[in-house]
Amino acid sequence: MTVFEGTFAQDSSLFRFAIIIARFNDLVSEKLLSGCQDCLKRHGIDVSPESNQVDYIWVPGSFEVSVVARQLAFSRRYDAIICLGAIIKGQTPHFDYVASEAAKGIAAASFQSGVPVIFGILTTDTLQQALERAGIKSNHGWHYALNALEMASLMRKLNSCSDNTYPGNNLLTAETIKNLDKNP
Ligand code: INI
Repeated sequence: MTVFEGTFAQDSSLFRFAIIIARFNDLVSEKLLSGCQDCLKRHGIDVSPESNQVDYIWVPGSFEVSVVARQLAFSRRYDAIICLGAIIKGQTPHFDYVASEAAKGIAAASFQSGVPVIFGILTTDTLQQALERAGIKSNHGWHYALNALEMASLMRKLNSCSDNTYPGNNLLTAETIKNLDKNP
């Protein structure tokens, strides 16, 4: 039996991440970003503006996150992509459409590309609930970064199995990816 799992103690200087941040409700998303950066930094990732390990991409709202996530995932430049945003319930059904499309789009980007795309978009009933999860009580941004580190490590391990130990290893061949890109 082989057990595969991501670790947090490997040489993190090898990893590259993209962080996509929705400006809508930026009071919250900027706090999620701070938590995310703090976690990456404390795991040895250079998060500075000069970094060649982390790229930051700002989009207008959570609805726009998935199209960017998909493009970045297919660029194959990143070990993992972290999507940050806050969707807060209002008086209309708008929340449901934005939340559902953001979740579906992010899942599709990840599944189609084979690159981990972390769903770091809070969906809450109130601004208070969102702020509590963005630093007042805990900062979910920190945990989203941890998820990205774990998945980055795990995927490297799975992808380095050339002996077919992992049965899914051959599913995402270069040809498969090229075809997915043409016919998503
Ligand atoms: N975008 C968010 O990120 N959070 C929200 O709470 C939100 N609400 O409630 O409307 C929101 N809407 C904007 C949306 O993401 C798009 O930017 C907009 O619809 C244009 O496509």
